[in-house]
Amino acid sequence: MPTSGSSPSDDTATPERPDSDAQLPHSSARRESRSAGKAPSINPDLQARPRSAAWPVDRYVEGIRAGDRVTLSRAITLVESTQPRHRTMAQDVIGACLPFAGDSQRIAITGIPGVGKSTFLEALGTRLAEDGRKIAVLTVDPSSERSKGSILGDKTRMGALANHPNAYIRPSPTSGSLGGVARKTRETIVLCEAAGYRTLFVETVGVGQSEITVHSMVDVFVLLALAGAGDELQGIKRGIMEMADLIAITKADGDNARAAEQAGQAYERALRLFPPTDSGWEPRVLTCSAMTGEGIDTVWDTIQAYLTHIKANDHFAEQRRAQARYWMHQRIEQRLTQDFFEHPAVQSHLSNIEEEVLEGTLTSFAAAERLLQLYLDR
Ligand SMILES: Nc1nc2c(ncn2[C@@H]2O[C@H](COP(=O)(O)OP(=O)(O)O)[C@@H](O)[C@H]2O)c(=O)[nH]1
Ligand SMILES: [Mg+2]
Repeated sequence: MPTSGSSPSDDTATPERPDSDAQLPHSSARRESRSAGKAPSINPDLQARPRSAAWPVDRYVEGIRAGDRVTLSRAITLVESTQPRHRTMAQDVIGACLPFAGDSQRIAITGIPGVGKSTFLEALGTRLAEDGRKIAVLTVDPSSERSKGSILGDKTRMGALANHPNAYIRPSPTSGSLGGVARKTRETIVLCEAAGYRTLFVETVGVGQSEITVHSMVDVFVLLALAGAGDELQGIKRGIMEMADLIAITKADGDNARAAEQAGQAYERALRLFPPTDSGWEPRVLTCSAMTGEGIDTVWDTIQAYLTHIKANDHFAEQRRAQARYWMHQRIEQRLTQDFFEHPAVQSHLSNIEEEVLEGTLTSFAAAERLLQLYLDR
């Protein structure tokens, strides 16, 4: 059976296979973590690296608890690291932060690229930060980091917020699948909460799988949408609409204001066809403009009304419990998969067996069984 991942916080502990990073299929791990520091970033302190010097777990936890942003950034980088010894440490840091997390509002802001998520968060976030709320914005969108242009775009879009002492903005890591990024985001939420950021926004692209993952880490799911020419509902998957507690038609300004109203009505009609929600809440459709600021307060008030509603009927707590169970299962699957692919016998036979499958001399089922047997016979 796989060895336990929660071995002591000792940073110098030898990983089971010290050079597993140098072998397939995880050979890219080191390269990725090395280049991560050069990524364009919103927070200047994002350059903080966990590998420059190993810190004891306590040092991370104390810094985070004290609200030190550099330590928080460093701990998040640790969580995002793919190196085995970092993974173990990260789990210890998260575990130590957990008792100080949880008393929070976790809000997903989703929608297609360009819908105006970052601009909306700049407008709303700045108001909240001005009111004295400590807010964090985490993005789940590795694609936005692939081109420098778009992350620089985000930087200008959230410029005021990024410079506000009450706000912390953390873009996605540069590598990893959308699902992988989203998983780390969940752990990042815990760290931010322990650092005193009690209003968490997760900005995520509306493309499918990441939404489902993000939905399982937030209390409120807000979908931003646009008035489109003709088919307003185009491009938004039914499943994503179904998850929304609130739909806000953005860019309701200037010539677009009327079209936004009409789009809102179309969304309302579409929502009526959906079955009632588990929370007993009727999803609302609003219009707003991040540019003029109109409607932004109403969106916030509606988010708060929803939270009041689900706290009153216990859906809030129930949902968080269900999420905790979901993430336990996720973690088990993730650990087992990782352990399987890092196993020396699996590593040495994987490509040959894959070859046989490609050539058609072995069925996928038989191939999988053979590899699993190698793993289980260790
Ligand atoms: N007119 C108008 N333009 C907006 C509004 N919100 C965002 N935009 C513009 O829409 C583009 C995409 O916005 P962005 O926030 O980066 O979208 P994201 O990809 O969803 O984060 C930018 O050029 C923004 O200036 C709005 O409320 N009104
Ligand atoms: Mg954005």
